[in-house]
Amino acid sequence: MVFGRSSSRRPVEPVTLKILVAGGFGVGKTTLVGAVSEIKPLRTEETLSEVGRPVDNTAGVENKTTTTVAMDFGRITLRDDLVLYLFGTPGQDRFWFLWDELAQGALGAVVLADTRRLEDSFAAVDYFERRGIPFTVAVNCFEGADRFPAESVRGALDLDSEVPLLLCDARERESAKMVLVSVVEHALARVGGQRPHVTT
Ligand SMILES: Nc1nc2c(ncn2[C@@H]2O[C@H](COP(=O)(O)OP(=O)(O)OP(=O)(O)O)[C@@H](O)[C@H]2O)c(=O)[nH]1
Ligand SMILES: [Mg+2]
Repeated sequence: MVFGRSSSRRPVEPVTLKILVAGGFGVGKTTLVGAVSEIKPLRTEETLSEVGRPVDNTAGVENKTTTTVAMDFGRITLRDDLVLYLFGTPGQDRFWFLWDELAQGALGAVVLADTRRLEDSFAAVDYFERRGIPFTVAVNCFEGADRFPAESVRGALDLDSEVPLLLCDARERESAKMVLVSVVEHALARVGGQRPHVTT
């Protein structure tokens, strides 16, 4: 009698990749991780205080009552053999010291942007450019925010032509998933020399 399963039937261990979800304060990082994660996302939210009002610029996201103080964590299976671990960064400048820790081992990153406060994304774009970490820019289209053509946003952020730029709704799972697929394809192309197709 033969016990155990033949090796040909053994399920393939998925490749796991680490992706950062970054960007300025209140652009929707925690929202995006929560929208796509298939596990209950780990969050480290603290209430925005009156004392912080002068430094916490909530213009455009006036209903925002909390902010990430360490990180968000989530997971999404893009394909049976491809799992992403998502790490959302804190958005406020005073937590920048955490970014180096979070960025270790990351394959790539999403830089979320809000066209009402595009300048808040400059630091994240700079951060990944300097470290050579591939990234996709995703404009989170808040209602009431002016819509600009992708090329104008690309110009304003002074992005290289190879950096993917998408419009998204961070609250929508499919939209957020497309952003993640873009990061993975872009990052793997940088590693492998050609653009792979990550079908889901
Ligand atoms: N209308 C609209 N609201 C959004 C969208 N994405 C996020 N929000 C709201 O905007 C606010 C900011 O979202 P968060 O996900 O907390 O932003 P964050 O980037 O994680 O913020 P920090 O961690 O504080 O930097 C929340 O009140 C969300 O409900 C969006 O696409 N459209
Ligand atoms: Mg957050």
